[in-house]
Amino acid sequence: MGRLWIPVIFLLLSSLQSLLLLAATEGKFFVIDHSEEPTDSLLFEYGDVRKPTPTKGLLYPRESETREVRSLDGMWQLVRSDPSDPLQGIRDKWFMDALRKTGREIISMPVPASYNDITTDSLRDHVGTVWYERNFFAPRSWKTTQRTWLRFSSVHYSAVVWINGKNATSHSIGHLPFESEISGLLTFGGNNRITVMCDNRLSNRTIPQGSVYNAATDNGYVPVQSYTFDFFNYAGIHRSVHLYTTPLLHISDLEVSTQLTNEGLGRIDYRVWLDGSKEGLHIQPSHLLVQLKDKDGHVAAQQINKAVYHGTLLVPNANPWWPYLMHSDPGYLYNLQFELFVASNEEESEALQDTYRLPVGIRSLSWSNDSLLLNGKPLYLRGFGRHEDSDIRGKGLDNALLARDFNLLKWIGANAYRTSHYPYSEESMQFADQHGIMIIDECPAVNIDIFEPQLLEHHMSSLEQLIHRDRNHPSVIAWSVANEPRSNKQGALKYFQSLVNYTRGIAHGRPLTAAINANSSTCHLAQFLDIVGFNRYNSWYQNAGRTDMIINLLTTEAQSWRNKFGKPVIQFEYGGDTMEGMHSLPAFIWSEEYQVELFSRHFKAFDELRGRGWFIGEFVWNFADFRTAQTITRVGGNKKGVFTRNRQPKEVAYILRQRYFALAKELDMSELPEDLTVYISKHIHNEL
Ligand code: BDP
Repeated sequence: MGRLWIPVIFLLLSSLQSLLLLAATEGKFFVIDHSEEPTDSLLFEYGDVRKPTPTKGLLYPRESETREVRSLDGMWQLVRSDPSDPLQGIRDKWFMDALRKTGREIISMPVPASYNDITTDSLRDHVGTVWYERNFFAPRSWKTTQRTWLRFSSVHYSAVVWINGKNATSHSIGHLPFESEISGLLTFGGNNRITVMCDNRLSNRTIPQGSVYNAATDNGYVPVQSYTFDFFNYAGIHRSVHLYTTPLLHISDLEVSTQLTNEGLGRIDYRVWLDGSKEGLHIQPSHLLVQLKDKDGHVAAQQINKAVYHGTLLVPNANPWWPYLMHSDPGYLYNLQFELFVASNEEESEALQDTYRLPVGIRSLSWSNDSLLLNGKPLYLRGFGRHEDSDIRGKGLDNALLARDFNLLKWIGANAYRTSHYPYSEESMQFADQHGIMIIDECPAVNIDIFEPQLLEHHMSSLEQLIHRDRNHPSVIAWSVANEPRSNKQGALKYFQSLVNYTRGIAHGRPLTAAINANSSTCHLAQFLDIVGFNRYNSWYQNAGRTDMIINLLTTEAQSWRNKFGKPVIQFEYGGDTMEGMHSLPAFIWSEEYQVELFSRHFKAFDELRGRGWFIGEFVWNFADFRTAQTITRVGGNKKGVFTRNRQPKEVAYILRQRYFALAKELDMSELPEDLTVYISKHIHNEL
């Protein structure tokens, strides 16, 4: 009898969670709402949905003569909540004192990292909240002349932050930055405590969706997180945490867009946002000095701008931003320096108030019903779907891994990747700019299924945050609004119409796309896009073992997308799981030989499609093996990588490398690397 009551009590408690949370926290902040919604909702009026409030200040924190940046990365302390009572820490106000006072086990936890693979126990599969804490010093000198900001580059999935026991900020949706001014919460010239509650639970309303159910175990009922997407739901403080300072009145946001004319004239249009504290508001901006500096620090264009908030720079003989293998000097970046001057009392001179430097690549992007063009040249994208994933760190930012991945991308001759299935780190976006790797930038809406207004609000918000964060990166050539949504469902039609309408308004000069796995005849999303992307696993999820069933099916399908929507078409995913070191002749599924054969047949289909004039790219699934949830279809994770999880090549990597470089030579007259093929004999010549 007692046992029967447990799930009922649990359910009652979880439906009270939101209320408890509000009651327990003196007023003003957030509710993490995990209550389940009724299922599929076709009848909602999407007109009623609230558009997201534009986020503020997502500029990457950079040092300058007017700003300091301090990292709070390093070893933090973590305690976990009881999965059946995730909000106990809110009720009991764990944020008011050091976490060790809770009497719970303290775990040393590196930041940035996912917390899942650090310990040896059940933390890996923890559901609910964990609490992070560390102390830091705030210098006395910051007190009066500066404002201090706290910025998280990503906490998955949601976070609430306290400084010295006072609420500082909250945020949900992983993989995206958030920040808050904390000047009023700090003890200057003393020690400060930061506490973060991180919640990994996904529901029908989160992006991405998931659900938590109670499973009967040998130890009673426990909450279990389920989700349909195919990567491990890693959680924690995934990217860096920064403290940074700004002057009382400062440049809080920037937007640039660039154009390149045939005559080599570059044009940079910019907008500037200023933000002032109470004291800062009395300061009068007088003008901006905007200087574009080339790689050697020479001024390529400059302007004194009394209008302050917007302007245009013209750059004669601009050095354009070109993708990797499309030019001998790819990824050319200028430094765009904004100096804000204010009226100063001293002899009516003007004083420098704030400086921010933004890397800028000058390029034009355009598209038609047949192609996507960069600097007027049609692009053929050759790349990957990827994941931010590695051993031990999970989804934690790791600069060594980032550098290794870019070396591999360049070694293999790729010119693009899609940030499947969520926004990647800001550091990776900067790397892509520098190395000329083009990015299809995807929001975290993977496998969305139950279409309802609150989901749409969060989905729009994820796109707003993503575009706002990444709009100034020359590497970003398209926004992907979703991966494999259930776009054949009736509810998808209005949902995506509203979503795409909204996104188009903020797209900042990029086309919209998505990675679709519905059929061209049933998909309700593709009609709204500029580029139709599809995922298809010929010879893997269908017709496994039959590499002789790829070319016809693939070319027919691509043609059907083209016929129906008349837009450029791209394949965003193809591939097959491959155990490194497993060999079979003739090829057998899961062997390295099979992956080679499967790829080679796809190459043939792609070449046929390329000739039709609207097929604009091929993306392998996946760059590297990655961790998934535990299922019987995965051995230690998804093994569709061209590289292993520790970034070594499988046999197919050498074949793909030959293909990508051959395409670069054919399409962009790029040089072939000397080690592309090995010497065999004087009678066997490489035809590349
Ligand atoms: C696709 C998904 C991707 C999966 C892949 C697979 O977009 O996330 O990992 O299938 O099954 O449908 O390998």
